Amino acid sequence: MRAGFVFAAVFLSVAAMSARAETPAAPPIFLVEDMGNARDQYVSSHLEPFAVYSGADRALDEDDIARFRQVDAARQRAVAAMPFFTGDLDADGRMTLDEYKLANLYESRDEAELGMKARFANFDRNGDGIVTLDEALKSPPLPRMPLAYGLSDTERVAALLALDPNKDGKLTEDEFKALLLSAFSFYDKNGDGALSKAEKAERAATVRQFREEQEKREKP
Ligand SMILES: [Ca+2]
Ligand SMILES: [Ca+2]
Ligand SMILES: [Ca+2]
Ligand SMILES: [Ca+2]
Repeated sequence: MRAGFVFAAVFLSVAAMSARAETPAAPPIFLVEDMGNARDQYVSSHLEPFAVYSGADRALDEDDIARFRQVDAARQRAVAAMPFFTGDLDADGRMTLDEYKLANLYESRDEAELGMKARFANFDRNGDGIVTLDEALKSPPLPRMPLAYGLSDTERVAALLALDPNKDGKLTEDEFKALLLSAFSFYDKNGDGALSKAEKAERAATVRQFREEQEKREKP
């Protein structure tokens, strides 16, 4: 009886030691950014938006992502329509080059460098000197800021679902919380729930390395 107990205790502590000795996989970069220094704050700052985008059942699935994509697509249409609505000064449903120039007099220098005429021509798909809403919506998007960590909001949420540990098509709040805790503990080596200076430095180095690799990929 006692021998059995000792054996079980030794077995359990060996199992625990080997689990600790195992090198945990580095968490995906989008869980490392904005990690801050405090575990509780890190977890709650991710769980709050999760409660919104995972829907009433508090579990993320493909339906939630489809809804997310729909919202994203609508926002992109709104962005594409924006130059038309801000440029059609007399609101007659037709934007001329003169209207466009006037509407964009005060824009930033960066945008001005792209060339007002060239940009107008980009909107004027049939080249008749008039831009309609339909043409604005069909125009190739203007260059925009590169995405942080190369992922749009929708892609981030989709990437989260891909992390589902039991692969049942749903990432529950508990599963997500466990992912967050393991991401934090990857850097919190002494497990005190806070990142020390050295632990912070390791996290910062990971982020820096990712950014450098990303820059290399973008500028070959
Ligand atoms: Ca007009
Ligand atoms: Ca036209
Ligand atoms: Ca799951
Ligand atoms: Ca720590």
